[in-house]
Amino acid sequence: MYDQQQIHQEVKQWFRQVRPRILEGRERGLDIENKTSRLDLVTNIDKETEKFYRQKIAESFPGSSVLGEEGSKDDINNAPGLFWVIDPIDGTMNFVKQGASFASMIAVYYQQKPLLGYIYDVVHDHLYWGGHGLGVYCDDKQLPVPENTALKDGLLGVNGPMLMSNYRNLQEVVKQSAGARIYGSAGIEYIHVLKGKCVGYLSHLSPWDYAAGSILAESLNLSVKTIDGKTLDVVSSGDVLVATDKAYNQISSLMAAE
Ligand code: 2AM
Ligand code: CA
Ligand code: CA
Ligand code: CA
Repeated sequence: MYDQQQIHQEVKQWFRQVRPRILEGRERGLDIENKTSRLDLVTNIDKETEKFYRQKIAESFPGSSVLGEEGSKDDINNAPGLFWVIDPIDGTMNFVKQGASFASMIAVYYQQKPLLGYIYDVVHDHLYWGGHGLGVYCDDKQLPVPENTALKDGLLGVNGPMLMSNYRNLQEVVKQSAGARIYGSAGIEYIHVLKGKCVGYLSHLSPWDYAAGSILAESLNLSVKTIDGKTLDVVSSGDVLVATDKAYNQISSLMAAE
């Protein structure tokens, strides 16, 4: 068994080390490529940051399995020991266009069970971290469990294209909330929900987008599942909804398949 605190002492240093690489690397000028479309970008900094984490994992935790957005993709179901999920830059479009509102995320599992989650708000230099039995912290300060706010009383983070296409009645969901917000980074969206600043967040996400945030959300008793109530398996992409219990139930009913 691995000790959460022992892993944490190591991992938190990695975020301190990537910050100047990310910020100064952007200042020097980015190499930008399209992945699947002009809206889906990757930069040299995304690739270099993932490589940095992989080297650190291999040095400090040999024998680990790794699933990274910009590299090889191990399967959590074939991971005998530690399993790491890496999203080196989450919100690459924001990183490129604004140099703000992006995050760097790592999730850690041991024998398929969630151990630790990390969302690093690089620009503000705040590390959101925690895990089962630990609670959730912003740097050294513990976050309270968010109030169980109803949909009508809270802002809802959403995916822009899903809102525009009225995916599964999403526009009605937004009408019943206090308003929609589109931040463009799953990590930043999760932070708002963890802090009780948004009542929920809904988007179509891959494991590296949802793994870290979901570990943190579960540690704060938030609901985090697909909109059809399925557990996230860290293998599949899906329509992920993280929300207070009340908002989760209201949104999933409004979006129920007909
Ligand atoms: P990324 O920047 O790491 O790719 C808004 O685009 C949010 O959705 C970001 O967190 C982004 O993560 C994620 N996302 C997931 N799939 C995406 C896609 N195909 N194109 C752009 N962003 C995607
Ligand atoms: Ca991407
Ligand atoms: Ca992402
Ligand atoms: Ca990414």
